[in-house]
Amino acid sequence: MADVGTRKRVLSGIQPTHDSFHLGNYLGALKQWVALQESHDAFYCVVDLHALTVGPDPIELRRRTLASAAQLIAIGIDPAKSTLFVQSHVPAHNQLAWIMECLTGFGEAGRMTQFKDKSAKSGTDRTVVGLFTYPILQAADILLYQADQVPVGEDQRQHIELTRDLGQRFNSKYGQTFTIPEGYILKSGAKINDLQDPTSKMSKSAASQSGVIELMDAPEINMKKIKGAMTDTEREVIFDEKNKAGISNLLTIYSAITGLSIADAQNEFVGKGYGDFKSAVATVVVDFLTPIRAKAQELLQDPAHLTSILRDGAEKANLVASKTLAETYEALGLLPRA
Ligand code: AQP
Repeated sequence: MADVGTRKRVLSGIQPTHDSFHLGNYLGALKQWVALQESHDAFYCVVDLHALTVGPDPIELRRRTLASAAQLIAIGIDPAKSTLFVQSHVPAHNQLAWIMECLTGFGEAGRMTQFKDKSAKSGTDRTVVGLFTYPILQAADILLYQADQVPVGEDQRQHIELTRDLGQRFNSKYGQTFTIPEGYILKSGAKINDLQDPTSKMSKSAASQSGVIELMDAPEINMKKIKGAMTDTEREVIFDEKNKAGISNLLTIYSAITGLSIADAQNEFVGKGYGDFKSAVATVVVDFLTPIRAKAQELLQDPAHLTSILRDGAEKANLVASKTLAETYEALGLLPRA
């Protein structure tokens, strides 16, 4: 393991918008969080301020924030290796976000496809300004920690690009202040699709949960969802995203969990039908998720332990974030408080 001082830094976050993370979150992003904590100085946060864009119930938000921390530890985030914290515990996130908002063009923010998709679904009158400025807060989250890399799913590529643009814009206008981060996005598995609508990404806010594999769901529910996944009417298990979106999505999941290449995974099912294939995928997924669910449930029995981990994480995060914020204020010419 490289020395802490020489290790590159990673930062990423996840929203506590649901009681459970889903398999897309895990394979697209969280699995990489776990791996990167071995080689990098890792900062991971539960981005509760981002979750406010969907107007959550206060009791649910509090419960889900703690449940998110429990799931992160259950999948393997080790608080002794990673700084694990809650975004709202570090005030510098909001403070830097305002500065970044003052550097972002209105048209530039309006081109974010996630905003366009989500606001189109709910209509302009029901879309909050926070959803529009969401990617700018995300840029602040990343730039505050001088992150070199940001492990995320494919859907975040455009937001990382915006973060880079804002960091570079600040640096060229006010002097070198921010590390310009790179997205850490997998070639395979960066977009896991919905099991019932295999051309759309698996999403916490999907209209129906029947195509979403939740980490905290009971094994029999996930078994049933995978066995009932939407596929085509052919028989051969072949990776072909254009013509066999459902089968390709299941092969991607199978390959990501078993560690086999897509080609090797495909070879395993030569001469076998879709029924056998789906059963095999369901078994590896359920075997993988069962201990994670049990561990998260166990951690949730002791909320005081979880909150103390998050308090320690916030302290460490605050040290880094407040240093960057002070440098930013200085570069901008904000008068220091006497
Ligand atoms: N389907 C997916 N495949 C691969 N990666 C995914 N991610 C999300 N969905 C998939 C990645 O998970 C990380 C955390 O996601 P998030 O909760 O911060 O944001 P999100 O993209 O809003 O998650 P959802 O489930 O899609 O929620 P909604 O429905 O609210 O939009 C991110 O790195 C993301 O790329």
